[in-house]
Amino acid sequence: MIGGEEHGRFRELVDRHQDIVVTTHMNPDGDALGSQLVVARYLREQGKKVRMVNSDPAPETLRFLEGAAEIPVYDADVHRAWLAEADLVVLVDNSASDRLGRMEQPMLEVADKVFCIDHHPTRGNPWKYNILDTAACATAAIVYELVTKQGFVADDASALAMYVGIATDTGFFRFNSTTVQAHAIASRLLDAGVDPARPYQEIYEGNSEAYTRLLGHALADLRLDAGGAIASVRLTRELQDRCGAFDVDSSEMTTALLAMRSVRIAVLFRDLPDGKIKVSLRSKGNVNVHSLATQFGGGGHRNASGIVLDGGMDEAVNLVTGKATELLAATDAGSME
Ligand SMILES: [Mn+2]
Repeated sequence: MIGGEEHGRFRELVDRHQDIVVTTHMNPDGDALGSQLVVARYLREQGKKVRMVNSDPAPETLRFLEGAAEIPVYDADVHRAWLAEADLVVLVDNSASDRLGRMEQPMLEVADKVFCIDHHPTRGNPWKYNILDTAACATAAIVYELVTKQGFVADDASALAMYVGIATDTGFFRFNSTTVQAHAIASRLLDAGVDPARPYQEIYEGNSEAYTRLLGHALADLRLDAGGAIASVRLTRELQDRCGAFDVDSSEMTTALLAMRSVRIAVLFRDLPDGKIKVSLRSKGNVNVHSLATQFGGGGHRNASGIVLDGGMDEAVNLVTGKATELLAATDAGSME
């Protein structure tokens, strides 16, 4: 939980700066965009000059958030100057420079004026100012605490944006990250007028035919390891082509794997257009896939992490399922002590 020190730092940084850029991580999710939009709105209300720019566009499913579709995608010719001119750059929902995509280098160049607000575990980061709370269910919850303390009264769009941040990062209030804080803030946002059915519908009930066929083929080719405790599926380039599904968001497909009683780790392997392989890891209970992800330079949280690997699909599957099997053995050995 953040306290007086963090609130003071936030107030002081806002007071001291006028030209502010607000950004977040690559492939922005609900918490990233929700937090970013609210910070930007709050700062504008404070009379600041505020500009937003991201390394990737908002996904289709999150464009219902007011302002999300209009956030420009980083173009060095235009936006390097924004970063240079700004006297403060606020980075939300991320502290890892390698999660900034094409903005990594330009952000590192201005690290001495970056103000990071995040809830991910960090291994030390290069930013000058930080408000980090790994106990927070979402960055949007930290943002809620910060701006509310300063007297900000959320309008409809801001309340919805913070609700979406908290709801998506907690898997709509079912992951381990679903804390008292998550429900407490959500209840205040419902009081402020948020309709909880709408974001779920916008985000999870808008699948295309291509997505559904891709999921079906992937599930039909399910692989189980460790006596059924590890379930994995592969979205090969060939399968994505066959289903006409190259830019669908596959991040929720692991839900179907975790729904199996025996499964404790779910893994999704996906061929990316650049030839790399994206590996999404999800787990139940005390199985810490974050520790597995960090072995391969990835990151995330205890029950949800990701990696990007070079090399072939079969090699990636064998490598990651092998390490996942070791992780389960270590987890069970640890819990028996
Ligand atoms: Mn988050």
